[in-house]
Amino acid sequence: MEFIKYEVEGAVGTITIDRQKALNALNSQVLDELNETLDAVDLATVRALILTGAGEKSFVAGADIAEMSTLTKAEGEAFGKKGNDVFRKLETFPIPVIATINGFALGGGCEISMSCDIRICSENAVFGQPEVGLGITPGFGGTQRLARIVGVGKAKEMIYGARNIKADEAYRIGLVNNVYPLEELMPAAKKLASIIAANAPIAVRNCKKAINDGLQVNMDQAIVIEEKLFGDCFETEDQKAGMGNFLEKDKEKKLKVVPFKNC
Ligand code: DAK
Repeated sequence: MEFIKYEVEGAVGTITIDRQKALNALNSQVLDELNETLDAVDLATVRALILTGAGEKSFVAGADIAEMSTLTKAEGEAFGKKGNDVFRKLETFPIPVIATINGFALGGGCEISMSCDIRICSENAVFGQPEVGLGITPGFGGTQRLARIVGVGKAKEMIYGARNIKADEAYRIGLVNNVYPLEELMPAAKKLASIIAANAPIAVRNCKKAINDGLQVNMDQAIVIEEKLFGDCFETEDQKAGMGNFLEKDKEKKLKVVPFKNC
């Protein structure tokens, strides 16, 4: 891999997009490598992922404008599909993914962060969908995911106006869950990932699926999705151990990581 670094510490995997000469912009190779990296994550041991950018200036400064500038219509469509496929893989990845945004998150950078479950950022982060200034629409799901996360009016204001926002505004409108000084960002991401990884893994996975799938349908159908995923937790080692520890009032055991089985 030239542009993607992948490290595992305990049950937490960290994927770093490392193409600093272009502020970690997403070209076809980055997208291919990210796709391969996700396919290689060992889901038997890794329970949460962190996605970040290399360096102290940029998370991802967008899709690669130099590569896109010469695309034909057909090539543009193929590039859009490549990105959409990998972003969707992230969004539906069985375990939670925390976007850890350490600087510019513009265009495809903002979009990839919105494909993750949770976004946290550093104080120097900048978010935006500048595509209309480049003569295109957002192409990696920005028109869809931004409106769902921050609301239609705010999304339209940002997208139509190609208006970038800073970390404090991103926090205020709910685009990120928290803002940290840059040096505290990665420790905060690791802490959050470890908290998630310490909980029953089947339940965490099923919660992700229930929230994501439920948001696509009406409430009657959503409740049925939840019922099914709730039911799927029963008879698992996680459920037996988790409830057994509570009933035994064994505080020590309650804090232990439940073994990962039946997935
Ligand atoms: N692509 C390629 N190179 C980039 C880049 C990008 N998005 N962003 C930065 N770079 C490169 C710069 O060209 C420069 O390279 P050298 O000149 O050193 O070779 C290097 O990174 C450092 O950038 P700057 O010198 O510009 O650094 P500054 O600190 O002055 O400015 C900046 C930082 C982030 C404000 C600025 O670089 C900037 O405005 N970058 C572009 C941001 C942007 O517009 N991003 C959105 C890209 S559009 C679709 C699929 C996908 C998309 C659309 C359609 N379909 C096919 C359906 C997605 C579109 C986008 O993401």
